[in-house]
Amino acid sequence: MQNKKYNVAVMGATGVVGNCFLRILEEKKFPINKLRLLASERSIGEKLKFNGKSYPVEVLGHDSFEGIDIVLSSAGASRSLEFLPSAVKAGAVCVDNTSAYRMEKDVPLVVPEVNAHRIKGHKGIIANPNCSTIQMVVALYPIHKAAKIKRVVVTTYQSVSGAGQKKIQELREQSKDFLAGKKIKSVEFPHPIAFNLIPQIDLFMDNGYTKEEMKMVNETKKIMDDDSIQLNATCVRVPVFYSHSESINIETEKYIGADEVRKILTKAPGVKVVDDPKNKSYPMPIYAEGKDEIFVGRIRKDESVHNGISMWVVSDNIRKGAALNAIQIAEILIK
Ligand code: L14
Repeated sequence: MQNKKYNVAVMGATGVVGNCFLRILEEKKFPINKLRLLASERSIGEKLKFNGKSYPVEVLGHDSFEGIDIVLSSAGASRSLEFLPSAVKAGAVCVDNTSAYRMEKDVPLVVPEVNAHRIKGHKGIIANPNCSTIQMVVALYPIHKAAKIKRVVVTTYQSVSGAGQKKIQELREQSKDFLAGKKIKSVEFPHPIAFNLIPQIDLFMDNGYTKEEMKMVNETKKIMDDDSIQLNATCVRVPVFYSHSESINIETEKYIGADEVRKILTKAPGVKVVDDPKNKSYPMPIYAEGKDEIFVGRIRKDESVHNGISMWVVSDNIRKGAALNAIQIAEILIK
């Protein structure tokens, strides 16, 4: 397998995550033989740069996967549902960034820092979890191993970039218009996002939670392989361009102090502790942007319960929350 090069297809190549796939594949010098960039008809005629060379965007179709070894897909759940079976039939292994297959029994749902061992059980598709779930479990898992987590209450502060290029543009336009005293137009979001907060990400379900919130609940149990963990999530869209932030409160079975949590997380893979509040040092979205780590700070004892910890977790939702996590999985696949 040494020196082997792989034929890689990127589905949704022109999108925010698609572009990030290309940048990370370049940074990591991923061993690529043939690169195929796939998108819908809308992107036809576009060319994208990779390692200094220009690549044409091809229309995604059922016959796009001949000779392809690895598919990195981020073109929306409906496209994954429609096209990934064809990719699997053609012999490719797909790392899927959408919610399409995450909760399927036969599909590993992987965050390498937590459950890399699940990768080898794949049947052609490996699912990349939701962005908010990924950064949460990277921080939770080391604590779970040390003190067994019973319950989690999380509130997210999610940037607009997860929802795509048009949403990024809408926050820009609205901010400019607002400051110029002009009327704000909301097309992409259901309400103004500039200078506002929207407590809805994805659609509402019958239980009063949004799908995004229930993804965090269900995916966390699957990734940590523990259905006994109780979770309650509130997901909020905030006027930030990149990086999601999360206020996380946990209750553990075994007592664990804040110093111990800090020590454990300092050694944990993929985590960087930034926690010196006296010097105004804590994670923030503008500093996490473009970085690979999960940043954790504000680690403190929850004084309202015996075995409680509160903390603040920030990470770049497009990198570790999406493209980077998927490429880490691909790297393990070819190892
Ligand atoms: O489950 O910020 O992959 O709207 C991707 C887009 C989660 C929500 C997913 C967003 C979705 C995210």
